[in-house]
Amino acid sequence: MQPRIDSNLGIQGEPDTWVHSACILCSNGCGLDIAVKDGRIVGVRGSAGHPVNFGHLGPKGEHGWVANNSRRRGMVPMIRKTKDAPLKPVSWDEALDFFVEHFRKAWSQGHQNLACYNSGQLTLEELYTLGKFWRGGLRSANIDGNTRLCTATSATGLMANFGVDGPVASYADVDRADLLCLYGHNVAEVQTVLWERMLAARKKNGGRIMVVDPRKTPTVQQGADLHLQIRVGTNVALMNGIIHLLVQNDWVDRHFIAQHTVGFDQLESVVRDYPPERVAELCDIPREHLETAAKWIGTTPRMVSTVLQGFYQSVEATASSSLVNTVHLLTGAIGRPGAGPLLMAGQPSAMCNREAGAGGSYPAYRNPHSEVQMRDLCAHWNIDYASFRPEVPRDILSMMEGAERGEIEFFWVIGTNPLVSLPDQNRTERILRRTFVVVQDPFVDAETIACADIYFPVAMWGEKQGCVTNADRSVNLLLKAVDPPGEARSDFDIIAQIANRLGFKDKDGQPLIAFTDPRDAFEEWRRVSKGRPCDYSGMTYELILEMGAVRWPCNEQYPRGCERLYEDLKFWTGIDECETHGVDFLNGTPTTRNAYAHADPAGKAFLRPAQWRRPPNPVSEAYPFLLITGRVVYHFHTRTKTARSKVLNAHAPQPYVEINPQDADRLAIALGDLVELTSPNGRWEGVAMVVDTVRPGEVFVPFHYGHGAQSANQHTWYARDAVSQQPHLKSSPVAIKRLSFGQPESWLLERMRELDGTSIEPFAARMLDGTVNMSVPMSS
Ligand SMILES: Nc1nc2c(c(=O)[nH]1)N[C@H]1C(S)=C(S)[C@@H](COP(=O)(O)OP(=O)(O)OC[C@H]3O[C@@H](n4cnc5c(=O)[nH]c(N)nc54)[C@H](O)[C@@H]3O)O[C@H]1N2
Ligand SMILES: Nc1nc2c(c(=O)[nH]1)N[C@H]1C(S)=C(S)[C@@H](COP(=O)(O)OP(=O)(O)OC[C@H]3O[C@@H](n4cnc5c(=O)[nH]c(N)nc54)[C@H](O)[C@@H]3O)O[C@H]1N2
Ligand code: SF4
Ligand SMILES: [Mo]
Repeated sequence: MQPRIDSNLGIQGEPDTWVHSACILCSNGCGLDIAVKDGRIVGVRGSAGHPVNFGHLGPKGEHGWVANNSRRRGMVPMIRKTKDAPLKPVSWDEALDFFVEHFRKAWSQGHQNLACYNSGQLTLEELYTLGKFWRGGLRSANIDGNTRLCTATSATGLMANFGVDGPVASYADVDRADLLCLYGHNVAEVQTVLWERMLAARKKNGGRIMVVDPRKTPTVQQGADLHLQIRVGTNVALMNGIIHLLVQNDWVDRHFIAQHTVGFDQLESVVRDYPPERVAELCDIPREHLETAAKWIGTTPRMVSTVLQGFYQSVEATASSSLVNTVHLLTGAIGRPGAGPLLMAGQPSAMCNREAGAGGSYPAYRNPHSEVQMRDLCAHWNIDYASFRPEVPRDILSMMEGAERGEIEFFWVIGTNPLVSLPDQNRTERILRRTFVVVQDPFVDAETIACADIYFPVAMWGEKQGCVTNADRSVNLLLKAVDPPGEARSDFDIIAQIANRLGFKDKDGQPLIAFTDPRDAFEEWRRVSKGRPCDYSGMTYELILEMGAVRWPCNEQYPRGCERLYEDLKFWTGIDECETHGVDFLNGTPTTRNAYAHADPAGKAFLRPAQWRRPPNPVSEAYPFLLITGRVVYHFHTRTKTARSKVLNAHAPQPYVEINPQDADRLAIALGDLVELTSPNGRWEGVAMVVDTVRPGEVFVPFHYGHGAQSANQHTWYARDAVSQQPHLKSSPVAIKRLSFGQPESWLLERMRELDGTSIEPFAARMLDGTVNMSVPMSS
């Protein structure tokens, strides 16, 4: 990808200063500088020397910064004295006292009575501090991140094969690959700059791109050489079908398998049941597409695979994602330039949440079931192992179910908007309304604040300092460009202050959280992560500033970071190295330490078989369509940032549903009509887009839009993958009908043209340097 400096400045002339930072509106981690004038953020420009984006920015990267200057920024803390009282402004002291009083009251019933739900959008330093507070101070496992909805499966999928979390390949491998396989990843809309990099690589290498997605997405339209347009919920069947053909045609590396893996025989016996005719029927794709896919995969040594929500947000998430790693292990396409699986992250610091241990993991990928590792962690924290009692982390949905049963009274929500983003919105709202809720957010209009008893105004991106790790392990440093508005404080300060008000101490009676500055937390993290896979011991803020971003591990062996993992083909599967002892995909039971000791592969990777199973909540006569939810290029999540940009919002101002022309004809629904989706859980309304991007019987709604009848999460369920506990957000049964006739507005027509491939304006306009394939790909 050629360097190019994209910029967007809201002022005439030069700013006062440019401050080093990175975009945090997805996991790509594009380097940029923030323009500051008169103490305000006035624009951004891409960093040409940055190893991730070479100065390129996408639409959110260019326009997202306007959110900082919104009039809806929170300036002062607020509390609600009783459930039916309004939120009232108070001083920080009063708000923190109120917090501590309610925290202690709930705590007096046991630590399981409190829960923390945080985010893949905080900094590494904040997440590390929060994890230490909750696990080391409160000694509780009731802590999770919205990473659970996002990339929990990336972690469990990687652990299933390699023993620990940690994306294997990197963008440097994308540049060298001859085959890019995108599994449930609509990269053209969700990481536009990575898409540019992929297209540039395809052009340079004369390579190919294969996409597995039930929708004909812009990724398919703009760049797929092969589109496997499978039926929603058939990922495991497809992967087994591919592996069946790899084995049958001997497109596997038997020497590699024998030297570096365990489990081949069992895998082979399971995939025997997935001959191409059966798989073509289950997935509803032409058999030739499946055979072409297997042939390309089996005969292209330099292959990189990316995996995202089309695989992760389903009940078969871990199995299907792990099978992608398995394909790489079978063909030996791992640990060398241009080859490897890249189980993607989504949020800007989902990776940090997993690394630092503020969600479903312990710090630096430590295993709570390994006494050696837990003793080591206690030594770092200077706390007593005997009283530490590491517990298995609880996921957000089981905590919500706990709160529903009255077992959790206190919920601290930091940097996430669960009222909009959790499944089954009506159920979620009922639970949050009956619970004591603290919301820590930069904006006073984030929907979840409607359920809050305490609101803390916080500093956001550009107003604080800290690191974020992107999807390929590149660590960025975000510097503070301006002061936060009003009395807003950083999450870091709030977490550290509360820890000290609660009086958490180490075993020598010193404050457990003694940090006063994010850099203190970073320095401690360097020590805590040393020797683990995500080793930061050789990384400094200065090195990051010098290099733009540094990929972990960064230590004596890799003083300037590491391009790809497992070049030595030694995996972290030894019994006291691994992050988990694993779960059997076939029956869902966790492996005990004793059973693991028996089968310890001591450095070899696992090949784990999985059977395809019919998804839960299938369609019925009353609810005959499957609803797919996901993203559009212009908005980030619940729109608390992107809706404030006039430019971005103008392209996608309202919710809409994609419906196939065959279904629309049958139901007499036309483009622009107002339609209703109903399900056992709720009701949605929005305009219809009649377009063949979706298969007959499936509909698609973006999940970005708010609370109530706009929200796709009116219809989703608390169903989840048994291993990663990631919710099944990609298929829910619904009924659809027209409410009234309508005319399409111009944004809807423009969006439709983007989707049906007749226009790629405006978001991909810059890719038109011959790299975009505008011809229609092979597609079922
Ligand atoms: N513009 C924008 N970019 C973003 C974000 C955003 O909100 N907006 N969010 C960021 C975050 S946090 C994340 S996690 C990523 C998510 O990035 P993606 O995972 O790429 O985005 P989604 O639209 O959620 O889902 C991807 C695709 O999965 C497909 N899919 C649905 N069901 C199935 C299935 O059964 N099998 C297969 N193979 N595919 C299926 C959908 O049709 C969809 O096109 O994006 C990041 N980037
Ligand atoms: N149906 C359906 N639901 C989904 C998905 C889907 O595809 N379909 N995708 C899921 C995925 S992958 C994700 S990642 C989630 C995202 O869901 P959320 O995490 O709920 O989405 P955001 O809108 O990013 O919420 C972040 C909140 O943090 C606030 N914030 C921003 N910066 C800061 C900060 O520095 N500090 C603090 N304290 N707060 C800050 C924002 O204003 C916002 O309110 O949604 C999930 N939900
Ligand atoms: S690709 Fe992601 S990180 Fe890069 S500019 Fe776009 S939103 Fe920001
Ligand atoms: Mo995500």
